Amino acid sequence: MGIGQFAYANNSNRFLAAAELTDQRFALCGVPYDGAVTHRPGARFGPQEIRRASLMLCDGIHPLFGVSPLAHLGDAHDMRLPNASPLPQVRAQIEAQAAALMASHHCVFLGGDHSVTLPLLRAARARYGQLALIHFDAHCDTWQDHFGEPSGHGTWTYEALQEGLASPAHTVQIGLRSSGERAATGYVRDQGGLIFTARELRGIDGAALQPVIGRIRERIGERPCYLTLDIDCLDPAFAPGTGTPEPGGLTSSQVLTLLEELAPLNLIGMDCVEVAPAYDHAELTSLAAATLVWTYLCGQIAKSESGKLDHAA
Ligand SMILES: [Mn+2]
Repeated sequence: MGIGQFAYANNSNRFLAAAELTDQRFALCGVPYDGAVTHRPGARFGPQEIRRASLMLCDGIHPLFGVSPLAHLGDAHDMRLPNASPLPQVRAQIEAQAAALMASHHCVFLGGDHSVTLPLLRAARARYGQLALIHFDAHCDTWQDHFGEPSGHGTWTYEALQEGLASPAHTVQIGLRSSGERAATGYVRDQGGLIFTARELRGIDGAALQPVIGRIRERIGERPCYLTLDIDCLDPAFAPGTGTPEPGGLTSSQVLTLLEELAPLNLIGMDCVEVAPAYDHAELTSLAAATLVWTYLCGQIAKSESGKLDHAA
């Protein structure tokens, strides 16, 4: 299949209008797959909409980190993926393509539904060893099946811990609030990890988030850490365009503060998933996703340029 020849592998626009990927340190790649959702589909169209929204950010310097990602970032376009093949086959393709990118780049992936994170973690585990994991989400994603299906977009965290991809004690979930049985919603805490529910974070922002940030930094330490951000961690007021929205979520300000302050960690890659443009309004969700990804990239680039982050405590 050639470039731009299929609707959900839109390969003509690029994140921040960055150059195509060659030997840049940072790579961005779309994973346009949404065959494992339990509710509204559409996240396969996330990558192209996040890229489109990112164009508003393409011409300037980040207000905190003082850098632009443009000279350091290449866009690897979207993975070519089937959308209706058995999930293990799709995941094998994602893992192989991700491993090839991770071999020479610090990678950011745009989903796609959250089932894509499992093969991304498999590729990252093979390269970096067992990972610490920061997981922003309204949902625990530690269910053990989906209505009779063994794996989907809400089981990958359970599977990742079972497989030893991430260390349970170094797994941190932020923003959880959906309904679910206690065995699932408390699973990570039961395994020794940290959970900060949306309820626990209500009304806590800015400097008041420092105790939370301190606990996360202390827990993760210097371990190689993968960050996965389900856009539904945000309240639907900030991100309505997603498959399984859950009212009562985090604000853009809270998530930006957390991303800024966690930038000093030994982050080895991230994904932003579950942007489903068909349910969006005024590009709120795709613009939020683009801004969060841009913030991550600027934090990592500022760190690589200076060896440290000035704002870091
Ligand atoms: Mn979710």
